[in-house]
Amino acid sequence: MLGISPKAISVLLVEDQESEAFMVTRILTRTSQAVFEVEHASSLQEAIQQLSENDFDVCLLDLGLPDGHGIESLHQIRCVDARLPVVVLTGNDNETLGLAAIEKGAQDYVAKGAISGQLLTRSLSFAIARQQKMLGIAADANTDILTGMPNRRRLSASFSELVEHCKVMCIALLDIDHFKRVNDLHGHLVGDHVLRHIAKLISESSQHGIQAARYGGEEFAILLPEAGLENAIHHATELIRSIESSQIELRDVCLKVTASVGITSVIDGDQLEDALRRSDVALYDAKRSGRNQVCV
Ligand code: GH3
Ligand code: MG
Ligand code: MG
Ligand code: MG
Ligand code: MG
Repeated sequence: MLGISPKAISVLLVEDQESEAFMVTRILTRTSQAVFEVEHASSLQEAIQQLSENDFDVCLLDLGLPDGHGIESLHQIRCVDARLPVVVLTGNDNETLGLAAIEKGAQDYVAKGAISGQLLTRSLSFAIARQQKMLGIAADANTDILTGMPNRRRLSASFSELVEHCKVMCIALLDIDHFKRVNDLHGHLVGDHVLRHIAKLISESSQHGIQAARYGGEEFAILLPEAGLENAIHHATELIRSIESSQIELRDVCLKVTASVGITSVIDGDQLEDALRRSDVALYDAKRSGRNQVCV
């Protein structure tokens, strides 16, 4: 191998006792299996400060800090960075605390008396790998595989979050016009390309908290938080104008499509399905009135 060294794993070590911090740092930086870079914080406050300023790959957290209350420290760290894998350090005979920390989202625990280079290396490396896998699984479950857009599951979660906090909200349902013809004329691969193209236009137009998802085949749902009907109509109209004027190209095929939109405002007590049902009725009106238009 010609000078290709693996990227160092950056560890935030949160430990109030200088001697222990020194020992752990020495073990980690001298171990041969993995290359660690250690930043040390000697209090929870200092750790939170460091986390807001720097990126770390993993956190090694002492649960006995002067300004932290045991497992509550873990919660505070996770509030600053919910994605950061955490391995907690516990007292020698406190397996219960270690297990409780895992239940609260820590990736692993290491009893202080058992610390060795091999054990720490394994624990920290597995913590990072497991967390990455978990985040990947969570992302896959919420993503539409064809377009890379949020899927229906993610839409449902976003709706529940937004409906709690928004004073007003609208939902638009966008459906590509005569999409079956695209497949029939040019084949499914071109159809798929058109779906990705439209998904990109919708995503690019989704600013200011607007959240769009692929709802089904050639239908997309758009949540417009803090938007009244007028704003929502304006947004949807601009969107279908951009779709109408956009050239879609794939190898020797060049085509254009249009889309229709139905909009409704979310009313108190609505479930996502209730609001979508009304959007769908409006969408049907848009189709019946000649397509390439927005109806409420
Ligand atoms: P309308 O204007 O009334 O919406 O007509 P339409 O042809 O768009 O609607 P219809 O419901 O008749 O047809 C939708 C088509 O979308 C049929 C289906 O094969 C196609 N479709 C659904 N999902 C996909 C997909 O993932 N890829 C491709 N290529 N086609 C898809
Ligand atoms: Mg301590
Ligand atoms: Mg449809
Ligand atoms: Mg249809
Ligand atoms: Mg359609």
